[in-house]
Amino acid sequence: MPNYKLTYFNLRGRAEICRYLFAYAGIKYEDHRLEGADWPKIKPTIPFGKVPILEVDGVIIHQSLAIARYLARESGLAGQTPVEQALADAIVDTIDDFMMLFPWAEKNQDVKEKAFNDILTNKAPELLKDLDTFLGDKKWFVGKSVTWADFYWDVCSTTLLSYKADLADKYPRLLALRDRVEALPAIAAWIQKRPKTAI
Ligand code: GSH
Repeated sequence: MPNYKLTYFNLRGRAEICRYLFAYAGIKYEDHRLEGADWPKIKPTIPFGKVPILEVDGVIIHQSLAIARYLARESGLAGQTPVEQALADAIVDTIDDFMMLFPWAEKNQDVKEKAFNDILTNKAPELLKDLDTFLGDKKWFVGKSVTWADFYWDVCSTTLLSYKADLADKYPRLLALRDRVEALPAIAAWIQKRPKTAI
């Protein structure tokens, strides 16, 4: 088993999908959480200057979704066939496109709050409707077993619901999918023990 070190801030953020995958696969790793104050010193030492990064026996992989896709493949959660893999990727990218609409780093709190409210009120319904249609009455987004797309929905919707608790009330099937992911024993244990952070 390679030696894994995941570096990010003390947030769920863009590293949490990787932490879910490590937890589910039962793979040991170092969950290295940077102090914000140390970041300016560390940033220039990191290829491409952004986190998360994953070190695999010293080889540095950047981009959260590249890291997560690698971990999903390693743990059998990428999809069972090439088509399932493409569909799981597509769901992840669809959710990620939406998450990237938010001005996460905006310093002006009024501007930030307005933008968040606008996206959650006016843009989220379309995404949720499409995800609900795609899921239909299936147990998981893709194929017959859980994939990293289901994990990504849980991770991202946890953050979205923290901003707007009734966001998905019209979509009980999407909420039930969250419940199924969070009931997986390894995921339930991770959620229980992870550091509690706002996002
Ligand atoms: N698309 C990249 C990914 O998914 O890994 C985005 C990485 C990114 O923007 N990371 C932020 C960061 O490193 C934290 S979420 N911010 C500090 C900086 O840019 O100096």
